[in-house]
Amino acid sequence: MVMKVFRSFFKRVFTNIFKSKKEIKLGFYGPPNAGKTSLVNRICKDFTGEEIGSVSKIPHETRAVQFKEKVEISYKGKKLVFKVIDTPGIATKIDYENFLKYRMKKKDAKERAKEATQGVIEAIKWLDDMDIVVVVLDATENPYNQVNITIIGNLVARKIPVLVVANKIDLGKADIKKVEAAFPEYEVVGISAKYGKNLEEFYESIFKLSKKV
Ligand SMILES: Nc1nc2c(ncn2[C@@H]2O[C@H](COP(=O)(O)OP(=O)(O)OP(=O)(O)O)[C@@H](O)[C@H]2O)c(=O)[nH]1
Ligand SMILES: [Mg+2]
Repeated sequence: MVMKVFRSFFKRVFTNIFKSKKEIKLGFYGPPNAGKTSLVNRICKDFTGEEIGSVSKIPHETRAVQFKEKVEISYKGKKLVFKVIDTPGIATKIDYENFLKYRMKKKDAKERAKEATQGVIEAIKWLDDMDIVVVVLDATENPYNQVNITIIGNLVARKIPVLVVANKIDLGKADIKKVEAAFPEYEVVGISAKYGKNLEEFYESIFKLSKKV
């Protein structure tokens, strides 16, 4: 009896130690060009000094999952360790001709479209691995579209905690209210990844969601 109590006590202590050291897997998902990499770069730069990947106005710049481990984020005296995961933009249709308008050569455009398609598949595969997902949307674009609804639907099915980020609020056209109206069951935080606006509110929401992990 005494042994049993001891054993369960130690088991609990060890589990707690293990738990507190565990990294929280924080994934960034969304349509191409929404600002996922810009946001991930900012977080990584602020807390590790290094960025993670390249940013471009040409969609599908990120075509493979990229991540940084052991990113210790501090917020109001608290600290949590994250694995920060940037994913390729999700799209239902990837047409190489879209890249030609960015003065890309046909061969390069075709290659980019092929890699981007693979990237979408990889991003979806990684969903099973996530503890929390930040859905990054461009707040100047219409939030009601198939891609956004598909991403959110996938997250709901997997019971993954979600935060919706309405990015690019530095632009006059940005409409946070419209994003909130499109996803009323989620918390929506308006930020500017490019100019680092309102990131405090973003970290507050992430720390709140981390309690659910
Ligand atoms: N004005 C403004 N532009 C932004 C902001 N965040 C990102 N951008 C711009 O939006 C474009 C796309 O940014 P990325 O960070 O590459 O977007 P992404 O979601 O990673 O795109 P993919 O890798 O293609 O899926 C770039 O030209 C960025 O400079 C922002 O807060 N405000
Ligand atoms: Mg990217």
